[in-house]
Amino acid sequence: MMANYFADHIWLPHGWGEKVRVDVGAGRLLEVAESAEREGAEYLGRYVLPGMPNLHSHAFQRAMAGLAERQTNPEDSFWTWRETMYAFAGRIGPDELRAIAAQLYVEMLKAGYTHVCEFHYLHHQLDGKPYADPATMSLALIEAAREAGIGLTLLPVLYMTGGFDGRPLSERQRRFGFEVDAYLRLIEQLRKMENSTLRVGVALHSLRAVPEKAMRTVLESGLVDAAPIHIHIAEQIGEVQDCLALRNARPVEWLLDHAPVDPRWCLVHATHMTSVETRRLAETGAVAGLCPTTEANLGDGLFPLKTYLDAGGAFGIGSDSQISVSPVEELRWLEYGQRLATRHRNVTVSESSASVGENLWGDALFGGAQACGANIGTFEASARADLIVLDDAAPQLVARDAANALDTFVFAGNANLVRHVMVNGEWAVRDGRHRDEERIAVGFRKTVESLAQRA
Ligand code: NGQ
Ligand code: ZN
Repeated sequence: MMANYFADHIWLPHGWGEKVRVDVGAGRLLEVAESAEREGAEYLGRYVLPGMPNLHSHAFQRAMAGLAERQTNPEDSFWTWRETMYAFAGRIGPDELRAIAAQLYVEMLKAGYTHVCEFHYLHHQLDGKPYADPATMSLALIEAAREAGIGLTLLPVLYMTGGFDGRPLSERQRRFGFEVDAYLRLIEQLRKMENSTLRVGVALHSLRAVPEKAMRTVLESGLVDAAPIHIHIAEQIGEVQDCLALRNARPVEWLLDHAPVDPRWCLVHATHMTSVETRRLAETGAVAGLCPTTEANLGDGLFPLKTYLDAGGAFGIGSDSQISVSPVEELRWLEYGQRLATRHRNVTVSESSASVGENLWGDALFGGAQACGANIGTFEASARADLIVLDDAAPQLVARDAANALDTFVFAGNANLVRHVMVNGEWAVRDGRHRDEERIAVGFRKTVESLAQRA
């Protein structure tokens, strides 16, 4: 079965293409033709973009968004937020995880994300014992992504210690813990399920949580030869200080010196880097996984974007703690953080375009797709057919042309301008409505109500 679509403008690898016709079959783009005739193809609208990859998500945290915004102590910090988050995580079993994730993924799709990397560490039962099937919680996420119709890169997380000193996991961390052998078996089991909308990579929670020897075993296991490898790194100053004290190097510096960091890698946050680390990271071809709304919400700090981009670094965006679920808001805050810090305007530009919106969207597509390890984020033959159609009847867009459409989409307005969303050749969202949103919302509501009662 082949379907044919036509739009006035489609975002192609070189920028906007005009009068573009695309042929879609078996979930893929078969042909993309510019300056084409519409003929019998379905007309989509004025502006069509590749869907945005979301490179960092902890799905369960969506259900606690807004519950950690009251001061409990003048010293409130990332670490006190983490205690609140752990207490909440302790109430989530497989049914809860599936219902929360399905709702979250519907919201992601409606906002323009068409693929998500789940950095998943809620593996075991509360006492730390594996479920009868150790993949139970992973399967809940896979099922949620299938229900919602979003592409998924599942990144089961290796989590072993409670700090750089190798201390054991705290009681609340016990359900995250894995020995390396059991972890690798989980990866092998899940790999068998891979298909056009599911990839399985690996994740090391952080340098705090994975001893060097275990890191080596995973990297040498043969299970990551061509798969994405994600790690949280240098998000908080406390982590930099501990790393300096125990490993005599800063986190990014240490990783670059001790691991074969290359384009398979995604370094999530990488907030606190010297300019030398920043340039070295850029040169590896790895992706910096930036989560601006979470990083702002948790008081992490600002990523050194300008130095990184000047060195040719790749980045993508993630919704992380789900305090916001919107690629537009992530990109806007990425740029605004830089403007506020430098007191300049229009920071994220490049030789190919002076438009900040075009650079942000285009760069995050490229880096996001790389971090997902999937053939997405681009309108080229053989890529997965993932696209979003902007609502060109919206007031913000009526008087815009292609030269400023992405700037308007990213910066102007709070109403969602995403009208239709396709993943793998199928419509997940039409006219702003997800195909199964009512049923999924009912399941979510029941779940959060029962979680509130158990609080
Ligand atoms: C996480 N989240 O794994 O969910 C972390 C907090 C930690 C963010 N860093 C826990 N945003 O880093 O130990
Ligand atoms: Zn995270």
